[in-house]
Amino acid sequence: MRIDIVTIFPAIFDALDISLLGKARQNGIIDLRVTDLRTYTHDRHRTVDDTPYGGGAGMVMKPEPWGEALDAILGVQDVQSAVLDGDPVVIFPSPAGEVFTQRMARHLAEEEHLVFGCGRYEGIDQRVFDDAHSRARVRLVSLGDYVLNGGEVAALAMVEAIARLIPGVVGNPQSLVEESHEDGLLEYPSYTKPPVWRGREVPSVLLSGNHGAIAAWRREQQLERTRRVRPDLLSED
Ligand code: 6GU
Repeated sequence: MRIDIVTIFPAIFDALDISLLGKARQNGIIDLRVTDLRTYTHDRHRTVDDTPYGGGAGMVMKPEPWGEALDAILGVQDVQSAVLDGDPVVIFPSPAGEVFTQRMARHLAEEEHLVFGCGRYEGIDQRVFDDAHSRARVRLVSLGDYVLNGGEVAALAMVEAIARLIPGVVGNPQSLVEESHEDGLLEYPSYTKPPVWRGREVPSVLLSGNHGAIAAWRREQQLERTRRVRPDLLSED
């Protein structure tokens, strides 16, 4: 998979050099490229923002550097051609977007080319989204109902959630199946040795060797935990 990230803080994405994602990049499973938006400015101050039309607090990211950056990544397409299923997906992390889920991560992990456009300040000029719509599948995506200073940390989280679902990135594929949200429930609690630690015992069923009983206990733990902390997950679809 190819992943492009456009940002004014490329150093934030140095974190993607390490651990499993770093290895996946070295192995060529993920071709990740970080573009500094300021590469596409042409003034002495490398300006990427300006005051909002209509007034109001904060600054808005100017359209021109974004247009040039996306042209370089997506290519310039003829105005007429429709956006197709195999076209790149451009994701703008935004608290105004649809909420990112494991289901969305699974779908995005099947794509050939993802582009993350990380905005700062009060947002990006709306025409950047409208222009990108003419040659890519564009989505505004939020991590949840809280506000970050910019899209970078959200993009990091999404890239990690998506990339680990690409075959070969996580060593043991079974570990992807048995985790929170894959089956719509939170995961069950895990234990390892020693059998007693600070007076706390591992639940005896886990030491029983009875695989049916262990599976039933884990399922009940998942349900109990989900009911307690995330009842909303049980009432969905
Ligand atoms: Cl994707 N961006 C920003 N700026 N804040 C957020 C977010 C995204 N998701 C939750 N809060």
